[in-house]
Amino acid sequence: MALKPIIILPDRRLRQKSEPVTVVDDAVRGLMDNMLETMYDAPGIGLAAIQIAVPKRIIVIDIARREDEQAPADPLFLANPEILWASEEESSYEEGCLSIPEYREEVFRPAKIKFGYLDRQGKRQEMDAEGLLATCVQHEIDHLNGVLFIDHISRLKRDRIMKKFSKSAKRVSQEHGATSAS
Ligand code: GNR
Ligand code: NI
Repeated sequence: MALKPIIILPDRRLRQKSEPVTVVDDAVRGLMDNMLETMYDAPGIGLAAIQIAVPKRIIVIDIARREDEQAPADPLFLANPEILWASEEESSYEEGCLSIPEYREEVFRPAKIKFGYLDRQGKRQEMDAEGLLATCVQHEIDHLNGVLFIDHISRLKRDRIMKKFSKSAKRVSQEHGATSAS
């Protein structure tokens, strides 16, 4: 397994729509393993393939260790996930994203969902979720469609955070330019 760099705002690839997986083969399982290791290392509770610059509809999730680091791993591997049903009722959660480091904001989403996906063996599965798992699945499926959690908050807050990340990217590239020029 290998750790992969996680891309962050304002990287335009985060706005790209990911492509479905045709078959869940060893290459896809290898990618899932790299994603899981990268997610645990970050640490995070979910990761979409596009966050390591791979535009495929693949997600890994493990919410088990969030409160207890010693809890046994309980990973979910999802290929081509889709929301089949979402409740009218919404709930809010203070979300964060590994691609938008050090920023958290309250996001409202359907409280309960039913979703379908292909598992690690390529077998079609359906699952119901509520609470943090429902939030996380929706956050990750958004990534596959080029959507970020800041798209669900006010425009004022979104513009502020986008500006902050664009500025810091510019500063980094200027610093690199200055180093190579000197
Ligand atoms: O690690 C993560 N924590 C989190 C907290 C609340 C709602 C969603 C998430 S997902 C995030 C990892 C990530 O960026 N996945 O795309
Ligand atoms: Ni995210």
